[in-house]
Amino acid sequence: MYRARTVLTNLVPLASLIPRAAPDRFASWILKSDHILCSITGTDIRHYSSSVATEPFLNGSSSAYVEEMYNAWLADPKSVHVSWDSFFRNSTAGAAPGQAYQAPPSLAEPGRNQLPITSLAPLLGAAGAPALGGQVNEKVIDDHLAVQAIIRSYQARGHLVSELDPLGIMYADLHSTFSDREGKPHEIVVRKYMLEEGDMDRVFKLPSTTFIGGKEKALSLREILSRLENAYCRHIGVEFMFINSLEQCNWIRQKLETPGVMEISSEEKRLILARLTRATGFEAFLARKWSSEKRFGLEGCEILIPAMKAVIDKSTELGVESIVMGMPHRGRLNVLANVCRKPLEQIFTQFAALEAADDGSGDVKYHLGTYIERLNRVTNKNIRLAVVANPSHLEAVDPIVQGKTRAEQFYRGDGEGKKVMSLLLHGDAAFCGQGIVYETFHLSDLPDYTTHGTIHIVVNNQIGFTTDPRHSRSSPYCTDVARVVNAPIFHVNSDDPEAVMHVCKIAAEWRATFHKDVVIDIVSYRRNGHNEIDEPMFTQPLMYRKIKTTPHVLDKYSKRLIEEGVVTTEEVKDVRDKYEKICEESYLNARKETHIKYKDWLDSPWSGFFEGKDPLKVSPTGVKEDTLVHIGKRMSSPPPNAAEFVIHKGIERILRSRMEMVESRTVDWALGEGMAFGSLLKEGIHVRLSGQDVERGTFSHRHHVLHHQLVDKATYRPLCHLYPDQGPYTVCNSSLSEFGVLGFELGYSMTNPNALVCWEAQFGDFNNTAQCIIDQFISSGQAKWVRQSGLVMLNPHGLEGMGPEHSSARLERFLQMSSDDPDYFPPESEEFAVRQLHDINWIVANCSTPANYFHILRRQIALPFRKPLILMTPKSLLRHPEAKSSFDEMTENTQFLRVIPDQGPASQNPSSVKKLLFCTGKVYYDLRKAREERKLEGDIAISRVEQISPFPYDLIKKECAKYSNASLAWAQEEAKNQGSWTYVQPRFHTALSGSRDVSYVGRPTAASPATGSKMQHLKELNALLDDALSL
Ligand SMILES: Cc1ncc(C[n+]2csc(CCOP(=O)(O)OP(=O)(O)O)c2C)c(N)n1
Ligand SMILES: [Mg+2]
Repeated sequence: MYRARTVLTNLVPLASLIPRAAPDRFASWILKSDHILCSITGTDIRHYSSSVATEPFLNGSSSAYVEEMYNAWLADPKSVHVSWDSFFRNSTAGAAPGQAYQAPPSLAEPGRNQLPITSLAPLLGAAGAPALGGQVNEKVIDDHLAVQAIIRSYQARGHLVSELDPLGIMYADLHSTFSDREGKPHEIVVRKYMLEEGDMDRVFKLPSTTFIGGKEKALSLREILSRLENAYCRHIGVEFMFINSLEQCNWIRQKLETPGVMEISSEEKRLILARLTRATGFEAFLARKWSSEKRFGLEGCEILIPAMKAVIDKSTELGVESIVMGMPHRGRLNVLANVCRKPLEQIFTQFAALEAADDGSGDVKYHLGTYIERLNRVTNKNIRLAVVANPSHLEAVDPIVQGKTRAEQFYRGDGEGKKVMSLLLHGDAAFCGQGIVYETFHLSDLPDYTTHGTIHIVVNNQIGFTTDPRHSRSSPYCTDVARVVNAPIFHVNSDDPEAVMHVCKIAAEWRATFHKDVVIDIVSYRRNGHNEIDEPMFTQPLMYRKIKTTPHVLDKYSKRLIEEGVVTTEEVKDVRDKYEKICEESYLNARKETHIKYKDWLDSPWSGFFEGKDPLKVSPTGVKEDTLVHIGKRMSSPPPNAAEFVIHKGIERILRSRMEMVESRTVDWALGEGMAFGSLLKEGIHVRLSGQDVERGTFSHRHHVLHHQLVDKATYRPLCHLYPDQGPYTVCNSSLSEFGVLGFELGYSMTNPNALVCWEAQFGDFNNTAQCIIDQFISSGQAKWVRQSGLVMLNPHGLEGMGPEHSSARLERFLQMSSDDPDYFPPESEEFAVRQLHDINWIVANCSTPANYFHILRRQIALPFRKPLILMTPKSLLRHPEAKSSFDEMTENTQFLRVIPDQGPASQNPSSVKKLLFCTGKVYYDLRKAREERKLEGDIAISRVEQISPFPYDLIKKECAKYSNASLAWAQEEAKNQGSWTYVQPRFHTALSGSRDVSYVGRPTAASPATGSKMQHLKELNALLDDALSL
């Protein structure tokens, strides 16, 4: 770049500008005498300060273009036209000004818009006449380059002056107000200029990068400017020139520039009007009936409803059959009523204080989801629409929607996203303020996470609660975050319904064509306060004064269509009255309802899954030994074409040691996990494991993807090649995100109950950056939205002397959110365990053996319902020689053990045992070793609580009863205020009816999860072991 600048500084003079006579509307900017570039501060204006007049055809307006050419030429001389090649060669070789340019030989047939420039000569008058000897006059080239640069300027910067704000106060890029820019808007677009008034009627050849000509290849400058203004500076402002693909840029240009492209039929206009009438009528009806209820109405952006419908119509026409939507509070009820066509009765009953007919805590009406299958009347095709339930946390639903969409695509075999798509709605403040938006965008093009293009619609009411955009974002537009993925961004004035519909159609076509994200930014306003009870004049007095005098878009559009003769006044009234009547009837029906039903608001129904199932019957989780052997061998073998597929020597060693384990009928952690996955795959279950570096495993223990050492991208996934008719196995390294990816996997898990979806944290402590997903969705999703999920969270956890980070997955937080009652011992029966699982919000476990890990993973699918499983997983145990299990613990008639009782000498003679220690997870191995060293195996029993929540009251009671003379203690490696202690303590009390005390053994309370000193760690561990084993 530096080089380019230096060379160009020498090449490019500022054009000499002469004051001109008064111009007409389109010429005014071009003829200004001063060459102050633009009034925008901070834009990337390039200043070339040399005043040396060198090449006459290079001037201000073409310099950016020349710089681009020059850079391209530097990178590859063949990438530019031969004329540029020769010019740069000559000029860098020191050719005198005016001598560097030589006309290139004509080698090919001219393409679209590609008239030989000489053919225009007669059109160009004296100035354009060819020079003697067949050389084109330099001014002709100069002027054509200028026109080309002007066209490009409009395409790139036209949006900066487009009239987007229906209130006429601000430009949507925040840099200036309408009044600031008065009189000089076009300097902002074109920056520099050189043509003269006399040039306005000269005809210029159009470059191939514009479509304004339609079939015409050349236009007068006046017409060129007029058409560019129409395309780029009216009610649509589009940002797309940062897209690197010429094909995609041209595609957008064509959609905006082609003459007449915005024209629509009377029928389409009437449809927009009808939809706008419903959207407006719905809010008005609610406002009348429940004037003091919060509903976060859409007033000011009612056009959203016709906009969404236009996206849906076009997408269904192009083949989409299912749309998964995510949206915030604003206008949500309207979307449910008028986009999803959820029965109005169901919506209205939410306003009545009715009791629920089913279990759960429920949620406020503007968070609920829905799922609807219906006929799209415009396309006459069936369509499924789901609005995913969401919490108050803005934008948190985005990755959930993406995961759900991806899963639906996967199970339908829709590998290109032609049948299923996602539609995300955003508020302007949330879109730029919430980091999850960025994380979600970064999933959009990853092979195992892409949904093949999402359509984003921003309800940009130019305010967030009481905060002005100037205080809520640093980016010019609220949509700038979308630029990271090169998504085209269409800003559009909400008061121009036809412009809004036009960009909606383009967006739907864009997605169907390129399968990439696209953003529609509907610039609007919020007619009321943040909610219907808020007073906006406290904080936005001027804006709201303007809003009060701004007519409703429905009124404006009705008036326009009446004037155009498309509808009559009576028809307009008739449509309004009809909708009013529908609302009234539904209102009366809703009043007859006695209950609300949460199930009516389910976003992901699992039809057939629960039917005919005994809700308390768990299928066996043990498997045939043959199956273990088969899977074990496959996981221990190199790829079948081993001779050609070169694997790493270290991997060969790992495979050999796996094979030895299989031969000796044992498994370590990784093999146990692989057998759980493999045996589920055998049953046709889809298994998906996602997270950072999961393919190899953070601790290099898993190796589910083997890499050819000599060929890029050649990989082998043993678990994909177990059985010919197995379920699919997906293992995928994710982007470095927790919030986004955990949310994505949760969404994925909502689509199909017959899939094991696992997310693994790199280290357990990182799950806290996904806390919102954990709190708002995983722990409480079923209670709020009657929606189940069997998602598994794998959280490496344990104090290994590695410092405060990476030691704790904050087990205590998960336990604190468990919904089982610490004071309630459920009735003991055969079904005790499954009933507990049925009633709780999630399962929290810390397994100490590969076999138990194997069973608990398989149990996720064996259960007749779905619950999230939060697993603390080991680090050092992955290679611990004793943390192995025999096939005997995994074959038929074995199962997950909620508690693993002591099996050593103590258990043989329980009455003489002096102490019964309970613990969970890896500390067991430390305790066992220390007990052995101190020869206390007959005195101290150690019992492992593998499933911490729901608490195994029955087994704890039994275990304590067995050691009737023993003192009882809970030993943990975490600090006293962390780990399981505060959860288990009251539950021990309940299990034992307060008859025996359970003491605490472990580190004292602490703010940090672990010490940073290895020495201190060992000291603390020894103290723990001493305490635990003292009698
Ligand atoms: C993560 C999060 N932080 C804060 C809030 C509180 N809150 C609710 S709505 C709102 C303003 C949202 O503004 P915008 O995204 O522009 O949507 P609008 O309400 O204007 O439609 C805020 C701050 C929230 N719901 N979620
Ligand atoms: Mg807003």
